[in-house]
Amino acid sequence: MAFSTTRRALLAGTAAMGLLGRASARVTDHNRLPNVVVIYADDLGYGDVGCYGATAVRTPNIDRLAAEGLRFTNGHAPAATCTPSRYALLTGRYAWRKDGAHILPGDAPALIRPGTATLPSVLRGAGYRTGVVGKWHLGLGDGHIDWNQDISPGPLEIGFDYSYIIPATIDRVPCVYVEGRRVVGLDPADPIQVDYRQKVGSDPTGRENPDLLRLRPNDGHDGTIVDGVSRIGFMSGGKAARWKDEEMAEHLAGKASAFIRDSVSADPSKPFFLYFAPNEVHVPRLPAPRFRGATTMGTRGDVIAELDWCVGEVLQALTDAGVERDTLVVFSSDNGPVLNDGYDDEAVAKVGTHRPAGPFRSGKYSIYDGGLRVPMIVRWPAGVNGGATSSALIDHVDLTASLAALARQPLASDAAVDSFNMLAPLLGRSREGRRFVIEEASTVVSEKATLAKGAGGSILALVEGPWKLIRASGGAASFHGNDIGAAAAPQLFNLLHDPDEKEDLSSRQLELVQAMDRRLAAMVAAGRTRPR
Ligand code: NG6
Ligand code: CA
Repeated sequence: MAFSTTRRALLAGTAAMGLLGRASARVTDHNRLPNVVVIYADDLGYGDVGCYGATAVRTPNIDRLAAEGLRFTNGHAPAATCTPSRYALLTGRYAWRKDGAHILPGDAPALIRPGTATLPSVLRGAGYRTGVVGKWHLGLGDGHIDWNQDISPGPLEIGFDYSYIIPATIDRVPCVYVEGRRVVGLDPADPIQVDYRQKVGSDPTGRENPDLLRLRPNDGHDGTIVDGVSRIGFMSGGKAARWKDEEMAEHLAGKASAFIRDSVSADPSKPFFLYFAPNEVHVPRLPAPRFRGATTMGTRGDVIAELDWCVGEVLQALTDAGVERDTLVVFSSDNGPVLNDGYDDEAVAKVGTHRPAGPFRSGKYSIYDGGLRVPMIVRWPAGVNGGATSSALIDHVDLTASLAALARQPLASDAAVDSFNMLAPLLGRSREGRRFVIEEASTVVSEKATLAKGAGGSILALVEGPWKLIRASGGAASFHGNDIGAAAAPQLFNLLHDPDEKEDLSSRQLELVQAMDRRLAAMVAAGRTRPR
């Protein structure tokens, strides 16, 4: 392609001048910013990929990212569920500061309001073309979405130039893609209606017609049947627009690759930012036929293999566009792993000796580290030395301030209030990460629950050095058999000696518990943790 050849020539020219080795030199001297691709997997655990110890599934593409980049052993998702983690990733603000930032239904209003400074809006301000492809789950519209008209506000109103998303999760209606503000492939003669309280239209549901299902739900998930699978919520119409589960991974990887290709062709001198959010390994787990049986772990293992293939597709698109060296890729996951998440798919029966959360306790939904410690890899051939490992403490909430610094964009004092500039550790130029991090397990985990206010619906923990304090909280201790970590008394662990949080030291360290609890309370009350 002519354009990418031009770009390659430009890069080669820069290399010939001997300036490609140090990214900072290039950024400063040449005013050229790297492209940025954030690949944010869904429910992928610390132990789920090869370069973090998995042997029951092969992940050659993710492993290659690590071999060519920097692998973090102390990378944190901001929360143990999707919506709050993605909110924090995109805004640089902890989600427990925001009312209602818990797992959202598919018809929830936009959580990030227009006018908010976001990771894409900051990068757009620095001249980037910005795009999102994949899972959104941050709400759309103002509360009464008409899925047959323009849907707004959404990604385009908070800093993205291009958007190709699924509105919520793959187990929630509506089961359609939205490109820009419009449902893709919608036949106006077959309008879409969505309802989360009662059935709409005459489509069969999992509750009434279990005989029609190809995957049996075991907790809720018995609303409208789409593509042989019953979902959370009800929809009617939009038949031609409904996705096919087995085709989704390839479809979205294709859209992500196209965004890369189109960005480079449109203007090779303009950097791009892509937030690619594949749905793997969330339920329902329905890999493309060629990935069935890729592992002995059943479909949960097979969709990890499929996720890895998607990562490979995006990396190949970077290579094909001639921008591999010049693109900073961040790979991570929105929360820890879960086996049974609402459908009988044999994830529990077939897991064998595989440890989805690696050495950590519990997983998705939990305030223990299995819910929050995730694989995290940064690759930037022109700017980061390959093959290294870093134990620096990093949280996805830091990406906004760190990438703003990379793009030399100032942050307003009221923007990204919990985001720290961690560019030096992210690029492997410092071993020093954050001094502390606040972790969240949102306890509002089902449409059955009413939305709680702000931090009221969450368990919070403070990690400082080796210590982790989990605040006392009410609520159930488990969800779907997952040990969430709620307890009426505070818990204290030494993560250095006890990474899987077995021994609660709170009764022996009362003063430390009180001091950490006070510091956490002060940071909650202050409304921010980033210094003004
Ligand atoms: C829960 C769903 C679960 C999953 C989760 C969202 C039930 C019983 N469970 O409410 O299946 O959809 O929400 O996952 O409804 S997340 O990764 O997007 O946070
Ligand atoms: Ca998730």
